[in-house]
Amino acid sequence: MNIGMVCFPTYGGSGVVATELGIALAKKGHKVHFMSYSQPFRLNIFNENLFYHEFSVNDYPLFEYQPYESVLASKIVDVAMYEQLDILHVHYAIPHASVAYMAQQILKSKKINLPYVTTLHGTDITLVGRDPAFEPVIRFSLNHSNAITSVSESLKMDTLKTFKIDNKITVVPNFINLKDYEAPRDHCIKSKYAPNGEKLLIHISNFRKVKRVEDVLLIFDKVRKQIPAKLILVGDGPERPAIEALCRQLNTCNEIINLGKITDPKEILSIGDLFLLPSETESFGLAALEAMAMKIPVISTNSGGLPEVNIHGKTGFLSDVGNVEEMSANAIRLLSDEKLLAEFKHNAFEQARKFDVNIVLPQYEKIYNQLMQKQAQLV
Ligand code: GMT
Repeated sequence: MNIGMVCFPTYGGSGVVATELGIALAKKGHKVHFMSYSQPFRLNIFNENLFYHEFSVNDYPLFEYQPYESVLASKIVDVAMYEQLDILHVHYAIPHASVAYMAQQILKSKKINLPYVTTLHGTDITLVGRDPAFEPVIRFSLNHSNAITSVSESLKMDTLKTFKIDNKITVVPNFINLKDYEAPRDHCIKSKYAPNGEKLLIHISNFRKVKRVEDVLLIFDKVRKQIPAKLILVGDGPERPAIEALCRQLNTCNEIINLGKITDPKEILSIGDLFLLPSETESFGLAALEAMAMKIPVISTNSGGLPEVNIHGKTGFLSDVGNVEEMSANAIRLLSDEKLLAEFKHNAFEQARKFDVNIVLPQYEKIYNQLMQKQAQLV
């Protein structure tokens, strides 16, 4: 199959899923054409079936807002025509679903049919998508998508509640390639971050408000008062100044290691003891799944799709949003009981197995195949 893949290239789960999906499809022999305004941050491997088509949106004094949608739609039309795309897969509904619809209509005028799949990732529905300013466009472009997937049952329900969608939504969860997590790691790096055998707590995100990174710091502060521990923060984003101010106030800056936007967090996850994800809302929580694949239990909130990933009392613990007391108590309970910690580590890995690429990839391929069969019937 010849598949066009559209995603945001920035540090975030939807770009990671799109990229890992493209890589996995390419390894299976499909040709995958990424289209973006800059290289998706995890698209850093060579494969003869992977292609990247960059476009740039020119600045012009007349534009207060650059016409990203028009340039992307033109790029899709161009790639679809000259690379003979069979399927277009767009990640993140805003604005990619409506761009896909526009490209599809332009191609139709040239007697080319290009079905598109829209994958809903979370904030495109739960946060940004809630803005009434987007409603008619989102609803229309979802209802005209040839297929819609959502990364969790919870997100599917949220979408159906927020928008009047007549279209079927298929849940295809986030995934990891377990094989990549099995490679031998250099555990010596643990002693660099935790020279006195401290426990290592890890948080990975794009430091947006929705991630409640301040709760990560508050939990860590309570934990370290009971158990020698360090906190590793991976990522960066708008909340960084607030987090720096809070660590100064709590006097914990020296115990916190900021690693910034690491492209591939596996190395650092391999030395972690506990993962913290106290998000306000999280449609799935790919970062938690990546931690679990590295045998790290998760302390998270119970919002959105997190209960579909992190199993309370088994792979970690779930609490209400903002319940820092309970999340800290659960973290301390786990970190102070080696037997319990080992059990949870094992359970976390077993749970991660259910989301291996070999299980999830065929679900996307099935959707693509169904769309291609439908197209064939139309001809
Ligand atoms: O929240 C992020 O880290 C970025 C965001 C995105 O769209 O790039 O992530 C969303 O999509 C991920 C992949 O499907 C999900 O695992 C995340 O849970 C989801 N984030 C939220 O819902 C807040």
